[in-house]
Amino acid sequence: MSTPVRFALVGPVEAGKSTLFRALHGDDGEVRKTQAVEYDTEGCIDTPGEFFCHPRLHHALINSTADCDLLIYVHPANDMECRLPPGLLDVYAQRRLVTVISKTDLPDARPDAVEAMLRDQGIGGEILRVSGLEPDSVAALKTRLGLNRESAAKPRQTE
Ligand SMILES: Nc1nc2c(ncn2[C@@H]2O[C@H](COP(=O)(O)OP(=O)(O)OP(=O)(O)O)[C@@H](O)[C@H]2O)c(=O)[nH]1
Ligand SMILES: [Mg+2]
Repeated sequence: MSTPVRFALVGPVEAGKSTLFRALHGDDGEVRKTQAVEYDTEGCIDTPGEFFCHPRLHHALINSTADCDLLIYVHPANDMECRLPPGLLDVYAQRRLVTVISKTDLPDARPDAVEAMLRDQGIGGEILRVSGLEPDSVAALKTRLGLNRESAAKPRQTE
């Protein structure tokens, strides 16, 4: 029997990580600003945007996501600037790394332009798209990520 994929969401403040984390668990409840690393019952992780944005917290990002099988970099579809420090997410070479362009429902979303910008910045691998507010979009992403076994997991918060 295969074990569930342990994924981690990383990316800038307000990228929509927590909204997506909840949506991937079938929870459309209100999301508050992430103050600390959050885990679900199967070890999947939602990280605060500050871990990504502040170089002094990069060690926390690397340590807290060390045991993940799949790292998901979340970047908003209306944000034309990439602040991903080179090499930050490549620390564990064998791990699957996927970029997800989020908030594709926004009126000023430009997913094609954002994808081109991310490629220009040297981001390789898969680039997928999602609106965390649209259940069909989340379901399609879940399938692409191979996360369908995660549905039984529940978010929970720990330190
Ligand atoms: N339109 C739209 N708004 C979204 C989407 N995802 C998140 N938001 C909104 O964007 C804001 C930030 O969402 P969060 O999910 O808290 O973002 P985050 O990346 O977890 O932010 P931090 O915890 O600060 O790192 C909230 O007001 C959400 O309601 C989306 O797919 N579409
Ligand atoms: Mg959050």
